[in-house]
Parts: sequence; structure tokens; C-alpha cells
Amino acid sequence: MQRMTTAPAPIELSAEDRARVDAFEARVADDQFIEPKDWMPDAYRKTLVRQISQHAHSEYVGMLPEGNWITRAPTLRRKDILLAKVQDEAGHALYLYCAAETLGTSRDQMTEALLSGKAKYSTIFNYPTLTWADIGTIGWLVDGAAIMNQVPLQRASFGPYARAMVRVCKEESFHQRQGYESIMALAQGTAEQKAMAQDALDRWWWPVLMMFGPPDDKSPNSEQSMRWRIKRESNDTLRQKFVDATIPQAEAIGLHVPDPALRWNEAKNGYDFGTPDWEEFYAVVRGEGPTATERISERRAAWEDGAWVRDAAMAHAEKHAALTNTASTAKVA
Ligand code: BYC
Repeated sequence: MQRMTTAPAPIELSAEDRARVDAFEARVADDQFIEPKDWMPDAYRKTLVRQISQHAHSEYVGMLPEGNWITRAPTLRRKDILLAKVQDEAGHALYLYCAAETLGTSRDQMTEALLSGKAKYSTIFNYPTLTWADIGTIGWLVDGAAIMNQVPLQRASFGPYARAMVRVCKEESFHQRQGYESIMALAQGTAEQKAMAQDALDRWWWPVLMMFGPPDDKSPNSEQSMRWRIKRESNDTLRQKFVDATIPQAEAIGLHVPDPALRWNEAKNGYDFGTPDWEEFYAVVRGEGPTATERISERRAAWEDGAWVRDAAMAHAEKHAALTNTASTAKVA
């Protein structure tokens, strides 16, 4: 027997709510920023909290694969650069958590969502950093992909997110350059060093292409996010731009991208390239990546071990507020 289905009845908006939605949509269409105190539809708020907190978690978890190599950097100069870079990622997480907090979600709630597996973070950080060449490759390719994705986010419709992206992009640009310079040094070094750089490129290439998200026709959030001008360019457009920008960089240092389907397409003025293994992508999104368990347990340990610091900071803030209150009461009296 065939079941009859009926479409859900559209939600009737009151005249007041209709006017608010119209005013909101007009501001977005006019490229004005939406600010935290402005009225916004619940779904817009929810989408922003999802994307911004996931972005923050990515910066936060993203410190781990590189952090592993701080004590093993080959020279003091490289160690110095890596320390500064990892510190920058912590800063990016902080700006982004602050931007998400303006939407009414607390840092504790976001951390809980990360540690319980409810919130995602970029799939790329579930792959291991096996050699020193992986560190240069992360700078060159992972930060390179991040810039490609984040430059358009500087024009996202939500003000605090867009503004956070301005500084993040400047720093990511430095990260990308230092990564490329590090890989260039290996590619121009001994045969063994060059092989190490090629091996890192072979392992990271496809996971990096997956950072841009599923293909447009399989991306459930894109259409609405683009209508709200949170996302300005589609997953596939950004992936294509990244490939077009990166292939000449690889060629310039004599490395080869592991894609037999890669070829220049004169007609589209860009490269044709192969299809990432989307089964692998969805498995990593589900938390089945090679280092997923390790990453979350390290984050959980850091959160638990740091509880005394948060408690002390809160106690200090309360004491300070009480003293300020006493002083202002005395002044009034
Ligand atoms: N990894 O409908 P879609 C960095 C999920 S950190 C995991 O296309 P959307 C760095 C997606 O969330 C850079 N999950 O989604 C740090 C959605 O699931 P939910 C991190 C992914 O949001 C340290 C589902 O798949 N950058 O640079 O429209 C050291 C369907 O996707 C991924 C950002 O976070 C993924 N790769 O578009 C070095 C950028 N891709 O949430 C470097 C900000 C997709 O519906 N985020 N999913 O359950 C974005 O631009 C967008 O959220 C995405 C996805 C393009 C990533």
C-alpha cells in the first residue's frame, strides 16, 4: 500500500515577524553587516554558531599535529617559526570562539560539543604528521587551502566573523609562505630530503582537497549559507581556485601532485583534476580518521588539566569585581 504524504504547512509569520525577516534580508542583500545585537532569524544564528564554532575547533585541534614537532624542529630558526605559528593558531581559535560567543553560546558549551563529538572540526587534522616535511606541507597546503576558503569569509554577512577573518587571513598568509619556503628548502636539498617532501605531498594532497567540503551538489548547507552571504563562494569553486594556484607552485620546486587525471584545460583556463575519495572524507567526518581518538583525548586532557587555571581566573575576577563594587559604594557614600 502506498503511503500518502503531505508537505508540512508553511509556518505562518506574524506581520511583525514578517517585517523583521524582510528587513534582515534587505540588509544582507545590501551587503550590510549583521551585528550581534541585531535581530536575526534563529536558523541564521544556528548556522553561524555551527560554522564559526567548527572553525574555532579546527584552529584549536589544528595546533596538535604541528605541536608534535616543536621539540624536533631541525634548527632553532625553524623551531622559532613553528612556535610562533602554533601560537597564532591558538589566537585564531580565541577570536573565533569570541565571535561565536556574541551569538549567545558559551565557550563551555562549545567545548562540551567538541569533546562529546557533537561538533565537528576540519577533517585535515585527523591525519598524522609523520616526518618534518609534513610540517612544511601543512603550512604550504593546509594554510594555503585555509586562505582560499577564508578570504571570501572576510565579507561574510555576520560582522564579528568577517572582522575576525581579516587578521586570521593576514597570519595565514605568513604561515603559507613559511611552509612553502620550508618545503622548497627540502626540495632543493639532498635526494633523501626531496623524497621526504614528495612523500609528504603524496599523503596530504587528497585530504587537503577535502578541506573545502563535499561537492556542491552534495553540500546540504551551501545554498542557504550563500543566500545569507555567510559563504561567498561554493566548495567546488574554491577547490578549483586552490588547485589552479598550487600546481605551478609544486612545479616550480620540482614536486608532483599525485593525480594522474591532472591536466591543464585551456577552454576553462584551469586544471582538470581527479575526484577525492569521498568515502574516506565521510568516514573522517564521522570520527574515523587515523588520529581522531588521539586528537580528542589530547584535547580532553588539556581541558581537564586546565580546570584549575579557569577556576583561579574566575575566583580572581570575582574578587576584583567585589573590590570594585565596594570601592564604588564607598565613593557614593
Ligand atoms: N571537515 O554542507 P557543507 C586552519 C561538514 S583551520 C569536517 O558543504 P558548510 C588551520 C559540514 O560541517 C581551517 N567537516 O557544509 C588551523 C557539514 O556537516 P554539518 C578550518 C566538514 O558548512 C591550524 C557537512 O560536512 N576552516 O586553517 O556549508 C593549523 C556538509 O558540508 C568538512 C574552516 O572551518 C571538513 N573539511 O561548508 C593550520 C572554514 N567539510 O555541520 C591551519 C570555515 C564539510 O552540517 N568553514 N564538512 O553537520 C567553512 O567554510 C564551511 O563550514 C565548509 C563546509 C566549507 C568547511
